[in-house]
Parts: sequence; C-alpha cells; structure tokens
Amino acid sequence: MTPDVRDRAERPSRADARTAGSRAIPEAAWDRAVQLIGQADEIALSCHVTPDGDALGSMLAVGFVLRSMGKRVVASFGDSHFAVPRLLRFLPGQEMLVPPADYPAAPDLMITFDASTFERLGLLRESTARAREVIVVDHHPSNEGFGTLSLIDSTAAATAMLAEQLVYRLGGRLDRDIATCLYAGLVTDTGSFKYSSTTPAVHQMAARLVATGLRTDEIARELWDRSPFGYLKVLAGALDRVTLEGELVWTYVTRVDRAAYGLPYAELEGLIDIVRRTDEAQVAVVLKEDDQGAWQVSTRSKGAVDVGAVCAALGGGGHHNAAGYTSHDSVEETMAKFRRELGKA
Ligand SMILES: [Mn+2]
Repeated sequence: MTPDVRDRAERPSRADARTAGSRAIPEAAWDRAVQLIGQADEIALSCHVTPDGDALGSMLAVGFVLRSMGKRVVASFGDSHFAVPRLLRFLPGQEMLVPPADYPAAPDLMITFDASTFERLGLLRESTARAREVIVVDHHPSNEGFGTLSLIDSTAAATAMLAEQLVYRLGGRLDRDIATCLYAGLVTDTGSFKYSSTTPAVHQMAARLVATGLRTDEIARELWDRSPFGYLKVLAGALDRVTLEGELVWTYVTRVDRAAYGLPYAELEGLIDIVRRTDEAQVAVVLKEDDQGAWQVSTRSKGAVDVGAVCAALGGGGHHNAAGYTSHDSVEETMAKFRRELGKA
C-alpha cells in the first residue's frame, strides 16, 4: 500500500487528530453513526471470527467509551468454540464479552469491527441480519459494506485508526485501557510499524496512545515474544516440510501436528511471518488446519503480487500484501488451485 500523500503533506495537531486518516469516510456517515449511538440504550458489538489484535482491540476500545456514556454494551465474536486467543488475553475490557449464545438475537444497534464480509461474523450472522441498524467499521478494501451504515476506509492501516476516530467523535478521551486496546490493533496490523501501511498518521496515532502511559514493552511481549514449548516443536515440523517453488514458498500444519503438543490453532498466527522471510520468494503461504478440519490459508506478498485479489478469487479476501481464505480441499488440491490463481495474478 502506498502511503497516502495527504499524510505527507500535513502535520496534524492534536485537534486535527479527530479526522486524520479518515477522509475516505464522509462526514455525514460519522454524524449518522454518532446519532445512532446516541439514540441507543443497548449496543451490540462484534468483530470477525478468530479475532486478531485489531478486531478485538478496536471493539473493546469503543466498548469502553460506550460504557462511559452509560450504554449497555455486549461484545462478542462468532466462533463456535468461544475463547479469546491466548495472546490477546492481556487486553482490558474482556468483561464486556459474552459468548454468541448470549448475544442479542435482534439488536437495535450493532457495530462490527474489522470484519470484511458478513461471513466473517460466523455465528453472529443471524443477529446481524436481524439487527435494525448495523454500523460496519473496517479498513479492508474488499469490504463492500454489509450493514446499514459504512465507516470503511481502506487507506487506514488498521481498523483501530477508525475506532480512535469514533472514540473522539463520541466525546471520549484516550485513557490507558482504551489506548492499550487501540495500540494492540495498530501494532498488529502494521507488523510493529514494519509494513508499508505505516504512514505518518500511524506514528502520530501511536504517539497519542503511548502518551497515556501504556507499556509498549509488555504489549509487544504478550503479542509476539512468547509461546508454549509445543509451538517450537510444531514450528520445527512446519519448517521441515517448507517448500520453495520458484517465487512461492509454502508449508502447512495439520490439527494432528498441533494435537501432539496440545497447541491451540490460534498459536499459529505468527508462523507466516517466519515463512515469508524467504529471500527467494515473492509470495508466502501457510495452510493451517483448524479444529473443524478446514484449511485456513494465510498468504503474504512482498508487493509484486496482489494476494488480496488471489484470495478473493478463492472465496476469501484481505489486502494487497496480506490476505487469506478458507479451503475444504486437501493440501495438494488447495495448493493446485492457489497456483492456478497465482498464475493469473
Ligand atoms: Mn485489521
């Protein structure tokens, strides 16, 4: 993603932070969102299944502000085995979370975070379909807006950037809890400020968040620098069968591999970051078998190939350099179809 030229041209003051990085969203849409939230007594929040730091962090950050406004808040995500991924358990605000079974069946107002499609809401799809109003807060370019109101900005490096705007527009202020949630989203989606999406606006937001006194070292350790021992063993297996085919590098992890060490699926999140470092490859792929036996396919590009388009053609979606999809085929068939689509890209 090319840094937005608008970001280079200006140095937002603290007051300008209200709108920095959000110009793809019309003012009228923000106003409508604030109005809908103002009118609601209970607000149901959701994010995509198997949430990452951006999805869960953005949702909880806004939840804090809504609670401080006196709203009843329920928050969830639609996984059949409802559990916060271990590496996100340090996030404050988890008392707002309820399992999908306890989620309102037909909320008056629902807000979704970082979910690029209706399908990504998993078990919360029915509630979403029955909600009177659904505000979609997201930054995926593939998001066509499945709600009644879109707060979608594909130039934002993270949904957390839009969540921050929503916090201000609701009259909220950053405190350490809100900032910790937003920071988790920002560092997750920029790969700790390493990806090309790391614009000046990203660092300016980080400065506002860090100024609340949050512990960047502790957050980094929770998110990236720890694993159960079993991860090392599963990693060893995955790296043992890693394959380089021209400019494509790929590997896979089965649920049997994980079961041998009692390793939860969510622990595989960082595996793609090890595989994608391969100098010889432009595209990296990791197939991860989930607990239901489906292959969750993570892909990364160094820029020459739009893996977002490749994954969209295979029923998924994402960004130019980071995308994914679900496959119910075998490993061999999944890779055959992937190579076919990659050849067209
Ligand atoms: Mn995101």
